[in-house]
Amino acid sequence: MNRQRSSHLFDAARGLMPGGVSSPVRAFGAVGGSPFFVERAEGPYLIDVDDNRYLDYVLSWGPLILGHAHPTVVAALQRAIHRGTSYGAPTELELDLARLIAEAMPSIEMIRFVNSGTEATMSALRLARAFTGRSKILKFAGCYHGHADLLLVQAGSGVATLGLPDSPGVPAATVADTLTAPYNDLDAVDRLFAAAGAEIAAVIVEPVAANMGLVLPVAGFLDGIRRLTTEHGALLVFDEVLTGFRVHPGGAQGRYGVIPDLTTLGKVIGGGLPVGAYGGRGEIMELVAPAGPVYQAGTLSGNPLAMTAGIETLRALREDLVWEGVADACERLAAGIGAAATAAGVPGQATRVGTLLGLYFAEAPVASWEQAKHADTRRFASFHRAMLERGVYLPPSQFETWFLSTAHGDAEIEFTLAAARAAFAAIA
Ligand code: KE4
Repeated sequence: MNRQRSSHLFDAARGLMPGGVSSPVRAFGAVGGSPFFVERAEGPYLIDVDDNRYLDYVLSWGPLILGHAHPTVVAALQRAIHRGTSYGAPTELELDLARLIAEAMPSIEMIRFVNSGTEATMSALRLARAFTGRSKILKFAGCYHGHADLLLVQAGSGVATLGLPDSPGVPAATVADTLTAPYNDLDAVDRLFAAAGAEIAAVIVEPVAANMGLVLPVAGFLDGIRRLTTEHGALLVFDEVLTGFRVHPGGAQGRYGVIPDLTTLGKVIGGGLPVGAYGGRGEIMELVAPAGPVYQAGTLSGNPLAMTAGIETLRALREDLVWEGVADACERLAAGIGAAATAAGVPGQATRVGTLLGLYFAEAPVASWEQAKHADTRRFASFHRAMLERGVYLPPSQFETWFLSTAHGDAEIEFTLAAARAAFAAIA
């Protein structure tokens, strides 16, 4: 594929922006080559500045569950933008989106909108510390909760992709109260609570880990964390920024029936515009300013455009069998990818939950970061390049997850499987 204009733009961008991108994982550092620059997008497709067309399984890292430029979302945004872009004042739109989220996740009795998942997790943990009067936070190795200092410890996603030993610039004192345990290791959680239970304000977990590749919770893991947090007076925070409306119409809490005290959200609830949110039990959320003393604020929080895109997206997902259709397509794709790897004699572990799909180049199924980090990232890079050349754009990292949309129909799934069969053969 000719990517001359992208290459020229990338050279220029690196002179003005670190790594030439606005977020590290976009730079193709883990898969080789340089990123294409997008000109436009429609349905399941991205079209780059050299007019190459790609079937998109990144979907802006999750938000675009209706595909790109969905007509209903675009029309609603066109109407909204003529009424102004931001007011810095309350609107009924925030109420509408809050109601849609609370109906999907009844554990969210009150909610605060912010502008990113990072803001949501950072704020939720500040709130948990205030509510409990405790300081320690427990997270899991390989889980990524955004780039707030206190959470950049053994993080997943771009931190794992770049092989960063966490991040310089985070003072040791800032992470002194951040404990970590292996994902899916309930005994390790039990030991940490036995040692410091009275000091732990909250456990924050990706209820399905999707930033180390895709790792599902083993039976009893989420229930066990719920039991331990309750026993020790700590809060359970489900980071559903990625899993919300992706693993189930009611999020992971709806799928697994484990109810957190606080939930963080993002991505899908903004329909592709900048958004985040945190919410949960009313008695906890009432501590957030101005109702209570826990300060958190944001210029563009609850802005009418993001609210509009989020409302249209969640309303569309509530229509009959819309979400189920995406999940069915995801199931067919995961089965086909696994079969194609096996047929080519390539050790590939395809995992899938709801509308999310993961593929590890590994001999055995992966259940933790300790296992995920030994996946064959070089072979993943070769597969990524081979798929890209065949017009299929996968997340450019072994430690990310593939996303599907309502726009990924039978033809797109078949096209992807044909490309995968050829790509597996090419790297076998
Ligand atoms: P943002 O600050 O990027 O909106 O959200 C941070 C975040 C929080 N929690 C979870 C579970 C997340 O997955 C994320 C962000 N996800 C990554 C993709 N795996 C964002 C992509 C990127 O960093 O460019």
